[in-house]
Formats: sequence, C-alpha cells, structure tokens
Amino acid sequence: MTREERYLFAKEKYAALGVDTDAVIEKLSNIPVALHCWQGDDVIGFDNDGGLTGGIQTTGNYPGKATNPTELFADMEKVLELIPGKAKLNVHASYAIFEEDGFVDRDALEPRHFKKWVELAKKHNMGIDFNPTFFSHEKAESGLTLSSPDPEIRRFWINHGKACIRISEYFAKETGIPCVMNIWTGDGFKDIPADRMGPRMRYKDSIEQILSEPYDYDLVKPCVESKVFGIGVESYTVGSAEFTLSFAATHEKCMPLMDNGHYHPTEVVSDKIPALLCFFPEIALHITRPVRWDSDHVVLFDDETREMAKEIVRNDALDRVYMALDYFDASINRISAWATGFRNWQKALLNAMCMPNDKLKKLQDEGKLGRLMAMQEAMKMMPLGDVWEEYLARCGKVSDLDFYDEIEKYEKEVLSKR
Ligand SMILES: [Mn+2]
Repeated sequence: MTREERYLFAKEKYAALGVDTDAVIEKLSNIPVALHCWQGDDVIGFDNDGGLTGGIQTTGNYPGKATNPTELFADMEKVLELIPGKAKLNVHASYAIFEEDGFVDRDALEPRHFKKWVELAKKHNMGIDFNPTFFSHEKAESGLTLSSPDPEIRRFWINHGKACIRISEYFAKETGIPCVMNIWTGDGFKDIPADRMGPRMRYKDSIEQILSEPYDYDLVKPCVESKVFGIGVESYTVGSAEFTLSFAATHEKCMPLMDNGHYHPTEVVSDKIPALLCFFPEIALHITRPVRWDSDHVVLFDDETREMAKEIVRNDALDRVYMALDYFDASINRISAWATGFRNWQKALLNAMCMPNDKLKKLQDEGKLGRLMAMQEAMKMMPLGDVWEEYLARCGKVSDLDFYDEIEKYEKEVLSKR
C-alpha cells in the first residue's frame, strides 16, 4: 500500500465517525505554536557571560550548541525545515543583538536590538512572542528581582519590563501578529522565609508598574507565569500559582500563563485548562515535560500532552489559548530536541482534532459511561499515524522514520565544526 492509499483508508475510517481529516489537516497547518529560541543554546543568551540563574538548569553537554546569533538563527532555520505547521518565534530579552553601537543593560533595551529577530520572523512569515529576562544577571544575584526589598533593584527590573512592552509592540507592528509577553521571575527563597506576604505585595506593585506602560491589547498580550519551586529556591516562590492567577483575574489586559512543569507532580494542567477557560477570555500555555520536577525534558506524544491538546480542541479554544513550547535539553542533539518536541505537540493537536468530540461529550451527558470508555479506548487504535504521514507530506516535511537522518546530516556538516 502506498502512503496515499493508507491515507484514503484512514480518512474513511475517521469519516465514519464524523471526522473530516482533510479539514483537520488544513486547519492544523494554520494554528500558531511558539518555538522557543532558548533550546538552542541552553538558555544562555547573548547579553551576559555569567551562567544560568533563576532556579532553572539545563543538564547535559552535547557538542555543537549555538554560541552567537548567526549559529542560533541557522539552527532555528534548520528546525523550521523539519517541523510541520505554523511556528511563531519566542524570544527572551537576553537574546538582544548588539551591533556596532554596543551593549546596553536590560533596563535600556530598545526595539533596534531585536531588528534581526524581526528580519528572521518576516523571512518565514512568523509572529514573535517575547519574554523579559529576570535572571542570569548581576542584579538578580540575591534571588529577588521585582520583589526585592531594594527599591533600586526593583526600579531596574520594572524598567526592564517596560522596555519589553515597547519591544513587544514593535514586534506586533512589524509582523502584523500580536505578541504574547510573558512575565516570569524565579524570585523566592531556598529556606523558610520570615515574611511571605511582603515580597508578594512588592511583586504585585512592580508588575502593575510594568503594565502601566501604555500598550494596545490587540497588539501586546502580557501574561504572568507561576511556579511552584526552583533549584536553590525550594521553600518559597513569590509568584506562586495563587498569586499569579489572582493577579491575572483582577487586572485588565493580562492573561494567566500555565507551564505544565510548574506544579506539584500529581497536578495536571490538562484539568486546569478548562477551569481557567470558564473565567478568562484568553490564556497562555508553556508546554514542557516535567520528569519528577521541572526538568524541561523534550515534549513527547504522551498521555498528558495528548490530554492538554484535547482540552484546548474540544472546548473550541484554539483561538483562546496561546501555545508555546518551553523546555531545554542539552544532553542530546539540540535540533532534534527542538524539532521532536514541536512535532509531538503537532501530533497531540492532530489527535485531538481527529476525535469525535461531540459524540463523546454526548455519551458523557447521557450517562453512558461504559460506552464512553469503550469509545475512548477505541480511538487509541485508530490509524492516526496515516493521517499524520499525510499531514507531513502536505506540509512538505520529512517522515518520522527519516527524520533523524536529516539531523545527523546537519550535525555532521554544521554542528560538529563548531
Ligand atoms: Mn515556562
């Protein structure tokens, strides 16, 4: 059987359940998913020589990582060749590119420092999401930034946040696509604090000051990301789940962002997505794979990844949820880490879109729970792989079985020479 024949067979099987796979393929190829620039260089960035701080950590030392803008752009373009669907760039402020007029600190960043990112985005018809970088900096050494008791430190980071709003608006205007701007800090304490509320009141005030920078919510979509703990920040995190969710709920023009590595290991973001969609017009997601902690392993086509995609699709929320990948693995070829995770999130969306969701909901509402279980199990054995192969072919992308050969070739020709 040829690929085309296998697809026609699969298409019929799905059509019998009321699923139009041609329409699914067409729709999926236009859903933006943000591709994070920081997988390519282990979250180092271009603006500092120090190591990674903020309670996050990359593990592994696979050869060939990007160490400058030219290499990082080349690697990202290789990834773009390998992934189906519609990518959007996701850039951290620490990836500012300083040219002949030299370095400026993060509180003085301007759109011009990101001109090359805009050129890359335009070349590939992509939007850009943005992130102020509140870590890996001498003014973050105490472990507190926007919640610091030192007004000078807070002022520096507030100015950084405001600069990032202006840069986000520049991205949106240049690309014609709204820019999601995510505020996350690793602020917190290794050991038991004497004051848990004070830092949170300061954090609240600082984010309010950042958001006092004028912006058009049709262009700039600020969000706040929570976290449960970080490395060296085990006892207390200022921007906890309750803090950030309450902040977003009580502030206009600000979304909550959930990172599925930022909760206790038995909590699942798939269940939180529909809870938030009951209250927020729009939410944002960081998609990762936490293994026992916020380990940021490469996203796989696993149960929870599938479940998260299902909650977005069956609640008809593809245009209400801003999806971004956020992980970093330095132990394997970084191009492969990037592209494998992106392809797996595409698979999860495809899987969710190929489900007879209305029929399944009806079974639930009618109390036919045994039949519901049988149907959900039956869906697991449907020929999704043949639809996936067709999707890849229509996007002009390499099949799963040949995928790593492309990466090996790039490693041999490019990465191994660095
Ligand atoms: Mn995140």
